[in-house]
This record gives sequence, structure tokens and C-alpha cells, in this order.
Amino acid sequence: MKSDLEAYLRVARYRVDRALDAWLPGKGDAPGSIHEAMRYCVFAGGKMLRPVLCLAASDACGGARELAVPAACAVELMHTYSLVHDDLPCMDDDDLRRGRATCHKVYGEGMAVLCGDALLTEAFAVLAKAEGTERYGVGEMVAELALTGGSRRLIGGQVLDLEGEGKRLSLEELVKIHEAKTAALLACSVRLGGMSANATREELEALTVFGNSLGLAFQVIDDILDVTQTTEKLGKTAGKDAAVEKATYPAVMGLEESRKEAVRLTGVALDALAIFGEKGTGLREIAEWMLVRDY
Ligand code: GRG
Repeated sequence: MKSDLEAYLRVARYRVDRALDAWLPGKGDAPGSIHEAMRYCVFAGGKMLRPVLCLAASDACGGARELAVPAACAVELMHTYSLVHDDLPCMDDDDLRRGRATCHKVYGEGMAVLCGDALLTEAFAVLAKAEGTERYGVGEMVAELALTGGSRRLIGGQVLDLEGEGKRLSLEELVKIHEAKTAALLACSVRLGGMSANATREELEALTVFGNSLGLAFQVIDDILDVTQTTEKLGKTAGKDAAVEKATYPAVMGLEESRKEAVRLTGVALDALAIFGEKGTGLREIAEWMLVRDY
């Protein structure tokens, strides 16, 4: 990774990490058990891609980063909730996440359900504290997050995923799941960053194309890494998709074609950044790194 990008990511992650720490109830706040569980999941060393993309989108639109921090916290909280619930025995049933035992393994299933619920609720609470801009009120930003998290996007994608279990899915069906499940939250992250920076409608449209395409590329790479990397490197159980015969990009189109597809999708995302000129450097370098990441 380029040292400039490393520094860029470090600064952005630190900023969001501090804001989340200040926002979330402390372990000492009653009831301490749930707050401990929430903090265990949030501060577990995730890549923080979505909040970093949110801040980078604000940079691309010439915004003041501080104004995008509530949105950055909100997307990381929604993401973390989705992982906690996705890991539950009734969903993907996973023991390992972000290099440590999953929430339900440590705190029990009931607490993990509640922990996910509480993280999702906090996502809306922190976003409600954002300052609106001339073009976008806070209500519009909250509605954006609600659309993304609801049954038309994240939850809807998970439903298609559940209903597709044990079936041979076509590429079209697979893309539909990941547009809703993975790409929607990445697109929402950059859109909220843009909205915090009072983006023009054209800039917001460019961020939407960027986020959706990058989100799909992210999922293709994630599927490839599941086959090619170790559990230690990923911090989650490698080879899980193949073990449960899950429909993935490598399963549907093969490894080589999947790699080409990730390159193609990243290209579409990068092309969408033209409108931002130099200000889009952060987004561009993150997208290029996401394509070659090995965890
Ligand atoms: C509410 C159960 C439930 C599901 C909602 C979005 C979603 C549907 C579930 C998320 C679970 C999941 C595995 C989604 C696929 C996207 C993906 C590979 C997420 C992992 O993201 P990373 O690698 O994770 O950015 P870190 O840990 O680095 O933050």
C-alpha cells in the first residue's frame, strides 16, 4: 500500500474510532453487559472501509470532514450490526469475526440479537446529530440510511440470500443479492459523505455509480479471498462458502473470470470519479487498494 494512502486511512480511521468511542455508552453505563458487547463488536479491528469511504467522499466534494463524521459513524454501526446478526446460528452461523470470537459465542445468542438491534438504533441516533446542508436536510440523510438498511436493500438482500440457500443461482440472481446486500451500504456510505459536503446532484449521482460498482467489486474480491486466503489472514472462517456450497462469484464464473470481473467493476467505479478531479484522489486510491487487498 502507498504510504500516502496508509496515512490517509490511519487519520480517517482514528477520527471515526474516537467519535464512536465518545458516542457509544460506556461499559460502566447500565446495563453494562450490553454496552460491553456493543463495544466488543465495534472496536474489534475491522477495516472501517465504509466510514473511510464516507470521509473520502466528503473530501471529493470539498466538504469539511468534521461534518461527515456522524454519517461515517452511522454506516460503521449499521455495518457492524449486520455482521453480528449475520454471524448468528440462525443466519450464517460463524464463530470467528474480525479475528476474534463472534458476539454470540462470547455473550450468548440473546445478547447478540440485542447487541445488533442496539447498534442499528445507535446508527440512526448518531446520524440524527449531523448538521444538514443547504441541499440536504438531516431528515433526508436519515431516510437514506433507513432505505439502505431496510427490506428493499440490506434486509431484502439477506432474504434473497436465505431463499437461495441450497439452490444453483444464476449470475443475475447473485448480482441482485449483492447489489442489495453489499453494494447498497457502500453506495450509501459515499452518498452520505457527499450529502454532508453539500454535493451537487451530479456529484451525488457520480458517487452512487462509484459506490454501487465498488461495492460489487468488493464482494467479488471477498468471494475470491474466501477461496484463496487463510482464516488467520482474513480474521473470519476461510473456505466457508465452498463448505456450505454457497453461490459465490468463483463458484458461478470461476476464479479467473471473477478476477477480471473485479477489475472491470473497479474500472467503472474509477471512471465515475472523473467529475471530482484531484479532490477524488482519496476515493481513487482506496478503490485501487481494495482491488489488490489480501484480507
Ligand atoms: C441483518 C442478518 C442481517 C443481514 C443484513 C448486509 C447484510 C444483510 C449482512 C452482512 C453480512 C455480510 C457478510 C455481508 C457481505 C459483505 C461483507 C463481505 C462484509 C464484510 O465486510 P468487511 O470485510 O468487514 O469490510 P470488516 O470486518 O473489515 O468491517
